[in-house]
Amino acid sequence: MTQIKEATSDQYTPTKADKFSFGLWTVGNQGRDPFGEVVRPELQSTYIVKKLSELGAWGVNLHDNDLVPFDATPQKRDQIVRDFKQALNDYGMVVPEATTDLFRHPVFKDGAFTSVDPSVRSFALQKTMRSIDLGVELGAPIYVFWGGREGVDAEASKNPVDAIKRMRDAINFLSEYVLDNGYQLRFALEPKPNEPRSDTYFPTIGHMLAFIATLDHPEMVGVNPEVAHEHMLGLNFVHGVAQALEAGKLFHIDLNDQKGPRYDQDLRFGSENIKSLFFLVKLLEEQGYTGPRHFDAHAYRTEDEQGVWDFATGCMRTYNIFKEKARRFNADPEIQALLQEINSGDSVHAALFSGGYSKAAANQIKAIDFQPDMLARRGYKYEKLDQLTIELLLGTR
Ligand code: GLT
Ligand code: MN
Ligand code: MN
Repeated sequence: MTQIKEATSDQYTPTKADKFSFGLWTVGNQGRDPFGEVVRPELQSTYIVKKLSELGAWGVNLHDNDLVPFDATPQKRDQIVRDFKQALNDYGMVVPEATTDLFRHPVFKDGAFTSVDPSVRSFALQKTMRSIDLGVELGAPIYVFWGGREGVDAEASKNPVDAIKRMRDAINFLSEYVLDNGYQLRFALEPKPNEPRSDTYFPTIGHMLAFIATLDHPEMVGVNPEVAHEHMLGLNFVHGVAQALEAGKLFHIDLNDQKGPRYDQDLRFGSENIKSLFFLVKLLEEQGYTGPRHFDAHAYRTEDEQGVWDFATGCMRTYNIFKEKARRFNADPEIQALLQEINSGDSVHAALFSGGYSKAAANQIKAIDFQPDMLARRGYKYEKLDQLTIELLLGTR
């Protein structure tokens, strides 16, 4: 039996109060990729619960089939669920989020809710309702929908407008199912632009937010944005998350990292885009996001089991380090003085339309003799501000 090293104990050591969670599929990832087979043995779900708890995590998430095999008998299912609940209880862990595997089985090769085949679409609903029952049984308050196969390879195969309507019908149906059963469950839709399909419907946070507004129960539905998925498109993840937060729609978040626009890498949180992820943590902490901090990532394929726990510990520690850096950013007198200077200006002009539109305000603004050439001479001091940010992140202040 190899000795598993525990996290070192310092101010960044994760605790349950940090609300860190991992999917069974993340630390359980065995390193299979399109070019190579598994490199690590399977870990039992109950063992994952124990290990994550010891490392300081608070929650464990799952797809139905991460826990219960696709072809399990009802008896087998009940036994597995009983053992898992016992482990949650023994190690003080919760299930903050559950979801359905609608992508692994070949039946879903042309999609689930947006498949052209009505039998597949109905089967996807059946599988999801059963999986919702499982999630509720495990106490999950959030239910994620990642449409892994909801897309096309051959554009000619589907009318994209029909696909959008089919997706809406499915989410509406499932919202009613939740209400009908009196479940306390909210949905979080997870966008991704492509992979495994060459094009996936609803590719970004923005597409999802627009779609949610068209649902029968928009109040039940929010987003589950993932760092890597927006970075695959070269988008600013912090801005996307800010828009979701501002709309009251950030129900869950998938934290990981990614080396620019390419295939989905699901790297250890904060291992690549240090500045951007610092601002992400700063945003989440300052905007009062109270949901789970979920790491949807996995260890490098080079790692053995110890490497998996090093990876998990790394995700959580880096989050806490960014959190401390955000505190220092806000407490840094030079940075704060500069920010105050940058954000000040003519107080009369600042107040001009703070009360919203009125004819008087419109006429007042139209009558002002602005001096655009003079205003344009201003230097904004962002070089200085950004350098101070970099020095803070590099540990010199
Ligand atoms: C899969 C995907 C993730 C989703 C998971 C939830 S499954 O690993 O790559 O982004 O969040 O379905
Ligand atoms: Mn994800
Ligand atoms: Mn991903």
